[in-house]
Amino acid sequence: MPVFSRVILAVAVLSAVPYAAAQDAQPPAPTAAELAFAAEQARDYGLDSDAVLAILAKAEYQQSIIDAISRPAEAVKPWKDYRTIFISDLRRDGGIAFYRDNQELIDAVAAEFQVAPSVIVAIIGVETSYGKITGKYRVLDALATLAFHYPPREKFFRGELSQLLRLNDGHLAYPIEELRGSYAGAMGWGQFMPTSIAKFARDYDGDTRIDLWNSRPDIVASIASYFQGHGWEQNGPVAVRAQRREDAREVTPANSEPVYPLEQLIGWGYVPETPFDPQRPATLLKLEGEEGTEYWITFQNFYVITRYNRSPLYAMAVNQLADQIAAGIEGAGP
Ligand SMILES: [Ca+2]
Repeated sequence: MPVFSRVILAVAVLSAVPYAAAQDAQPPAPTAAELAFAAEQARDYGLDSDAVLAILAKAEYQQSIIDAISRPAEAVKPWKDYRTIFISDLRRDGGIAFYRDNQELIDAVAAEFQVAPSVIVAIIGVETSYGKITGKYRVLDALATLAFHYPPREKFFRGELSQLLRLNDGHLAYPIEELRGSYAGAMGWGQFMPTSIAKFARDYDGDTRIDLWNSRPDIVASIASYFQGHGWEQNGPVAVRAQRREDAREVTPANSEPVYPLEQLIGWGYVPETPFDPQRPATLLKLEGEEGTEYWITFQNFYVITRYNRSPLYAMAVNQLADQIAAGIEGAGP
């Protein structure tokens, strides 16, 4: 912190900005919200409330995190524009290379967790460009800033902060104050939040520590575990293009949950380009493509991808990138 800011900092401390950074200053007294949070962690999870406060005192408020999360949402891009962000020759080739470099691992994990290898690879590609962009914010700063200074989502982020503290039991490869991630606290090559780490992350290289930054076995197995845990159907379809009959009725599902038997969608006028079991649960998705409206019938596995990120555009990007990677691997022969 530049020297000229010391005076401003002193004033800021007096006006109760909670996370001061001056190295020679005492940490500021905890706020009422922090005291209440620490007491809750003690009551609900048996943590030492003084230890919780000591960790919170290391967190620094980051205005850039508040700015990032409160940026007005961009208008949702149409699929034809969204697609070009994630589907490119570079990302496809990066995925094929990543798969080839780690083929034995990825195939073993895919078989054990019963998840498509190309989808595991595509997630890593879409989330972090195969580990190139995993986030520069200190996770402790991100979660504390959002937990105590962003009322619209404080409940969610206090839950994630609480879970982060409870990961601090020796099973993570790094001390929590050293973890880096996105402005929202998502970590590693698969961008896991603390609650996802707690539920799904795996130590797959057997060193007893979970390392979602530098252990490819841990990274790949954790993503596969996430998909398995959300109900991935191995070898099941993800999505298929549909033709809309002239007399089709309007169908506007609220989300990607496959709540209609396929035959019902066909009865309403949406016919898949390749046949599937008419009883298979499905739903309908409309996308604005390069050549006008595209109709897609999506299945359980598409819904599972939306458990990673609820946008159907995200799920379609992962699906199409996975298909391209799979085709590239198969096309090149063994
Ligand atoms: Ca490990």
